[in-house]
Amino acid sequence: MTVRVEKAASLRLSRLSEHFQHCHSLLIVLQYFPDPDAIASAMALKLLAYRSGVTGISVACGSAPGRVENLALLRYLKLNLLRLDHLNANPFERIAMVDAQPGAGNAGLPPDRIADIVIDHHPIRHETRQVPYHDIRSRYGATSTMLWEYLEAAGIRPPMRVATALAYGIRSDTSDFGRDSSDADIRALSCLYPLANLRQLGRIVHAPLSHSYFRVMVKGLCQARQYGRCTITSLGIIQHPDSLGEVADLLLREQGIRWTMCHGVWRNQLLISIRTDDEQAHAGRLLRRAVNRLGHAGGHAAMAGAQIPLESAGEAGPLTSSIERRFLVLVNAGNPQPRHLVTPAFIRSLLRKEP
Ligand SMILES: [Mn+2]
Repeated sequence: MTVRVEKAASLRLSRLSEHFQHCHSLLIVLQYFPDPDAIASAMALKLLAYRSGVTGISVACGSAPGRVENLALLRYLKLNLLRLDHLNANPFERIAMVDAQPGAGNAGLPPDRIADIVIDHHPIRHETRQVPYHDIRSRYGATSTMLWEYLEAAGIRPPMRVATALAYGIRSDTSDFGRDSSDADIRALSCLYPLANLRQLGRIVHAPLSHSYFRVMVKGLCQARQYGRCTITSLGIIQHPDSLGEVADLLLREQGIRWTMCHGVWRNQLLISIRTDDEQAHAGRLLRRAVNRLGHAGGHAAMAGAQIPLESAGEAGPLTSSIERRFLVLVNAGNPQPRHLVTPAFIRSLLRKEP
């Protein structure tokens, strides 16, 4: 670490620590369906706050994750992730948000409360500028990297479980440095690896998949339509919104495909995930334009998400068509006639009994 970077890190730490002074209770709020980066960041902030004398710390989110890897991570960390709607936030003196920002649409705060601390790596939002302590570094691939720098500046060596989670947070958000990453992320991971339990990490990353995972994947593949170098698919009504990103990630792995979009309906919202491997593009900005004030959208250069409120289930069809149309123009897909990734004839041939 250079002297300049070290100085900046210790300055941030002392400013953050001021918010822990005379504070006994802290609620850390995560995005709905928190991913490994959010979970790891919460664990690190919890440690940091605890070492500053904050003893009552809880972690909460709007909805528990559905991905088996994320559930395996929670079990390994023995983290009791509370649900915001089942929680009385009044006794908490401070509220912190990590890996998400107020008003972003992918995270909620307890009613009538505002955040005191926000640490995140998504592009800064207007609402975040009003937060007393905010540290937003959109150049970073993971919030876990930022939290590692706080721990390092505080001279705290994270216990094995926290180090393992932070390493996973960095690896998964940057897709093993294949997207949206900086030198700081690489440096943090190289410091964390010797402290992490790699065997355990391997077990979490390759946690046994559920039966419904395969059903969702099959649906995503069967519904996939291709417009030139862009693949769009729909999962219909979904149980776990994190499956949208999993399907979008899988479809992006096809040779020659530059953009993918996967959407689905969850409760009364239309949710969209997009991915790209075009290094010149900015998926977050592009999705915001495609969604065009119908709801919230945002994200990073290579991945982004949107949430659009629906008044009725019948509204989803026309809305997705108009968003898809704008998206295809913005990514310059060129080909208005889609080609199905999997045709009904192909499925029939698979199901035909072998003689
Ligand atoms: Mn993140």
